[in-house]
Amino acid sequence: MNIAANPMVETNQTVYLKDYQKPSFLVDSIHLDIQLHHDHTNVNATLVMKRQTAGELVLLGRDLELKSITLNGRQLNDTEYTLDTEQLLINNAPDDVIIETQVVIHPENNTMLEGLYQAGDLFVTQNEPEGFRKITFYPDRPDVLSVFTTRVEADKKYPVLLANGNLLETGEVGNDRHYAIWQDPTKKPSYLFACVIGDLAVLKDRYTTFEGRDVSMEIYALEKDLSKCSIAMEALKHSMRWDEEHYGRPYDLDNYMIVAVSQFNMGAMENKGLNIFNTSCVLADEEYTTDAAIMRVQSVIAHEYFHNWTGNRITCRDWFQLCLKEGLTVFRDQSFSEDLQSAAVQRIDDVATLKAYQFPEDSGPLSHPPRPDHFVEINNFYTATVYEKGAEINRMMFTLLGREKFRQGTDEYFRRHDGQAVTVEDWVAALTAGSGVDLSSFLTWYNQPGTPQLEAQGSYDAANQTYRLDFRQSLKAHPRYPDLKAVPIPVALALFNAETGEQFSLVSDALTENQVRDGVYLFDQNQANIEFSGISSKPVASLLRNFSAPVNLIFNYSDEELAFLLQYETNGFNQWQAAQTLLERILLQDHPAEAYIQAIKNTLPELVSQDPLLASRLFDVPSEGYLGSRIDSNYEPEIIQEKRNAVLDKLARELGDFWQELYLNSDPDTQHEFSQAMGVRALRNIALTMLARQGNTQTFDYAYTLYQQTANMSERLGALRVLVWNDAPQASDALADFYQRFKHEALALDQWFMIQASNPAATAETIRYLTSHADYDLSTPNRIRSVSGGLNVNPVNTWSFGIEYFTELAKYLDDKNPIVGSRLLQVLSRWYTLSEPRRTEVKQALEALKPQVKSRNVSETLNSMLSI
Ligand code: B3K
Ligand code: ZN
Repeated sequence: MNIAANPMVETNQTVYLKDYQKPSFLVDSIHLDIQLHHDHTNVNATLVMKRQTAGELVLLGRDLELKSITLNGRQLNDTEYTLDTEQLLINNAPDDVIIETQVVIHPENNTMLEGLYQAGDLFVTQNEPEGFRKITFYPDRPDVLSVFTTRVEADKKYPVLLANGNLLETGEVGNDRHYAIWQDPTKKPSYLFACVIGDLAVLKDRYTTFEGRDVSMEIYALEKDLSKCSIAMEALKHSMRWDEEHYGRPYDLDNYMIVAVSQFNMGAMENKGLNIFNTSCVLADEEYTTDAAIMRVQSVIAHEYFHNWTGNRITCRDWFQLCLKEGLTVFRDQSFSEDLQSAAVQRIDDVATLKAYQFPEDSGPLSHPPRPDHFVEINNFYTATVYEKGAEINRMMFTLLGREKFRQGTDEYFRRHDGQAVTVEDWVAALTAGSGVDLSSFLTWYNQPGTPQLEAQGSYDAANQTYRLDFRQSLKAHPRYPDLKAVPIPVALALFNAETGEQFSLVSDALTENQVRDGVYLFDQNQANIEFSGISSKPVASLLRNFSAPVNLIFNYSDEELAFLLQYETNGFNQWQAAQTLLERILLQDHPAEAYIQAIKNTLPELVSQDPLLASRLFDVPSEGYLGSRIDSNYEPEIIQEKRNAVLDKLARELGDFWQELYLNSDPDTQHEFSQAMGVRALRNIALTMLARQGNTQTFDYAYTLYQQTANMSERLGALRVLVWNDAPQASDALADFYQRFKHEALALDQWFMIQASNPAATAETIRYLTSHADYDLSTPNRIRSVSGGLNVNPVNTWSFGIEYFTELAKYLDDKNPIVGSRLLQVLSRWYTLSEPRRTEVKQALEALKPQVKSRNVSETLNSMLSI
């Protein structure tokens, strides 16, 4: 019997936060039976439901072939329900219902990688945010929590059958097939449901929680990748311990499984007890993985684990609240990573990401509040604003409260809301109640778009020995948000004695309880000032230490003062920030480079041996992309490229022999700590690029020797990059060698694509060569991103031949994988800042794309991009 099919036709309706309504029915339990066959999959579901409020019984479903539906044991005929492309509505449902549906789905044809899909020989699910409705009819919304029992049945050629929770039973079905039944005792929303069917090897370990629970831990991957899972396993144990120690949160099931899959739209997914990971976020081994990627693996492992409390046990009421779980969990994983390496460098890297992605997003047509108030396609809102700015809001509250009070606040949050689906208001209220500090004004941060501008002015009164700081804040007007309010800005600050480099103690007569505590001034008006006494000479103020708020700071520093901070600031982050501000001035405002170079010369010799990782970051010349994002009109990428090259050349020249000495006299293998060794490798890679800029004739020999001798991926890639980007005589040999070595290692091969695509000298021809290569694969997002991400390293290339590449790709992915298509298209979102005639050309290309795309994802992004 084939009652009805509901094929995909997209409805581009806007959903509003203000229209939220409670679900009319809750689901007490669901039994799922998933039977996988090579050309289709049968899914039978039994839902025990209870009415909660008046309203229709609505089950959401997309691309499902409905074979049968019964209600309380009786088969329904097609006058008793209404089925459209998005939902199944049951007329006049009684208050207590048991619904049984049988549907057919096609994971083997699912290119969107959402719902149940095939990835090579593996079948996996991705259900956040709205994938579960592609598996069965269900009230697929995060405020409906239920107990899931899952039976998975497949051919025995797939020995691994996994779902969330505890394994209850396994058995055979005839000779060729087998099944497993799993039950998850914790109530969860459908987006956290997962199952996996495949042939995988497993790495096992155990962990005992502080409550004494003995947890079995398993990481599933291809046999050949198993040896690359130990770093992730250690990180998992470390994360479990960290969450116990820092938040008092133990793990709550007897098993924790992670499955690595090579085709995945994003990094990883926190399904209850059964995380599914992009291989790029779980496999790690120095031979195949760069240092940065190893750090990322550890932070993503922690992130998904931390979701168990912030996301899974306490989840979101609706998807507008996404930053509730993401912002808090990112803040938690950032804090975890600060304990893994130099805390200052972790903060530097996190802020650099924020400034490179979130600030531009928030200043352009895709700007939205961390908690948006409307969307067409929620997948478009897994953004830097929701994640990274969301994390910053939590960090600000943490900074203000201090560790102890913040912990009292989170304890209260877990006490109040465990097992619930809640809102951002609930979070801030619990934090307020637990800490005893009113944080309600922070809600404004969640509800407004835009990066606030913080202007500060310092004035010194020598006669009275006082120093006064005047603050003013403002936000760019936004057509949709006419009532922008002042936000609370914690300003962490220090005043330095310009002669001695020492800090003055902060004494303020006007000190009220929350004004300056532990060096943090809470500025929550449009305008205010604070005065410090006992300042015996004109100080150098260091503001926003550790980037205590996600704002654009305007302060009238002289270049000499910034150079002073670069040398004397004890907060590593602000030291880096001083270098960045100097470099931005050199690059965007034509300031002379001398102050920066002199400060670097004074600072580095000592820092290189003390904290090589931090030292490496002081050479972070802002990327062309970042510099471009600081320009709001008449942007000419070629000019930025030229200026940046000039600064790099100068740095290469002026530091003379330093580079060669650094390269020859430092050895990562003599370092005891991973983070120190990582710093030395980063410095040596910089040294190699600088030697090439100096025209040092030995550079390519150094690089080629290093390329061949090392067994470390950061070194091998650093050397390869220098050879390829400088068109060295050894470049093609090294590229061919890399390919031979790693052609069966997808993640390493991604790097091979990346290095070529990111070559500043890459042309449309290079990209064509890469995208028509036998190993290029449009069904693997990692491979697509290796080329698109590489290309986008050079805005000069993005804004010339890249335009056609990105629009063509978006058109293709619109149909095949709109989540990834929409994300890639965002690369062009700052088109309106370009100088003419390019601005008009890109606009026309985007307009021409509009009638050719139909997915909610790509259409919404394109419409927003063109709405400026
Ligand atoms: N929660 C998932 C993201 C799901 C994205 C869906 N497009 C991963 C994470 O943030 O942990
Ligand atoms: Zn997350």
